[in-house]
Amino acid sequence: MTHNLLVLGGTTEATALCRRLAEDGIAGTISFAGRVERPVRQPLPQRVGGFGGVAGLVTYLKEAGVTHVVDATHPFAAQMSAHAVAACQEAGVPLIALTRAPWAAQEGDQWQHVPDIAGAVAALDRPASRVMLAVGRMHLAEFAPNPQHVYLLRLVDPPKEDLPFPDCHVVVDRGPFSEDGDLALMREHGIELVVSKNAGGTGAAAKISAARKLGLPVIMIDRPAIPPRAEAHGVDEVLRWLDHGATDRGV
Ligand code: 3Y8
Ligand code: NAP
Repeated sequence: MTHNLLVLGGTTEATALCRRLAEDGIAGTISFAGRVERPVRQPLPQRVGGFGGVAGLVTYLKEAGVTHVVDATHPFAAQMSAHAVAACQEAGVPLIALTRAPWAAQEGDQWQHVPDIAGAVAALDRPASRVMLAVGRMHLAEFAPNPQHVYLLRLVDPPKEDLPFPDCHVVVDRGPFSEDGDLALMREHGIELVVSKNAGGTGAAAKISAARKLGLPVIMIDRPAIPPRAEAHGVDEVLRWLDHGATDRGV
């Protein structure tokens, strides 16, 4: 069968998958939400912007003649992933997620697990400290209730609006990040505490290994729940799924 994939992107794994699909001559499109000004160039055609909810995605799948969907979005892109499950079910299009296991604490890690962003905000209700808040831009306002800290923020694009903290320093940079780079950054800013999403994978892991090396505590935000779906943890597994004539009921 001729393939026409839709890859829901925005992660290191999505980029690796698109490179392999292009090499293997498998047709597809990678999709971004349009969160940042310049999504990284991809080796497949790309589309940018929401689909318009589940209904919009169903319409897109039908009108574009999509044969398979690979949800390679970030583990915290829970709404997109939930919409993909519902829309593929409704449209009868096979779906697999290309995801990555959560990070697990290693010897020397000092992690405090919190269930969500609100849990991280509650955990920051403590005496003033120098905090690396590397959770991106979209949820910064939720961290406003703890102005006592000095924050180091890392954003993909320069901030357009005022930041909700009286004392913060912004680094504009996009990952994947390196451990040496994050060690230098954390030492330069005298970081005493790190707040992180449990993204898994390698692109955001540098600050976690740097915190371990520096003996710093980490407030680790656990992932949001996502409805059950087929999951792959590597590009080869996705290609095998495609070759085995994946259908929506696996028959
Ligand atoms: C727009 C598309 C690739 C993809 C690379 C990965 C790794 C580098 C590390 C820190 C943590 C954070 C953030 C992060 C990383 C990868 C991956 C990843 C974390 C780009 C990209 C898009 C986004 C969206 C952006 C969010 C933000 C989150 C920054 C491209 C660069 C914090 C997540 O300013 C904004 O609006 C940013 C929004 C969603 C989370 C947030 O809540 O703000 N990612 N990141 C995607 C779209 O439009 O659909 O330009 O490549 C992609 C990547 N960011 O191809 O190599 O695979 O995770 N992204 C987190 O993990 O905590 C930074 O600073 O240590
Ligand atoms: P989200 O909250 O799960 O999704 C919100 C809405 O954004 C979706 O309902 C959809 O709009 C649109 N959307 C999300 N991802 C899309 C995609 N790949 N293509 C087209 N539309 C998309 O998503 P998010 O957490 O904001 O993440 C947005 C993007 O950033 C994703 O591509 C994700 O992989 C990437 N990213 C996110 C994080 C993170 O920490 N959240 C980290 C790294 C990368 P409609 O309902 O209109 O279709």
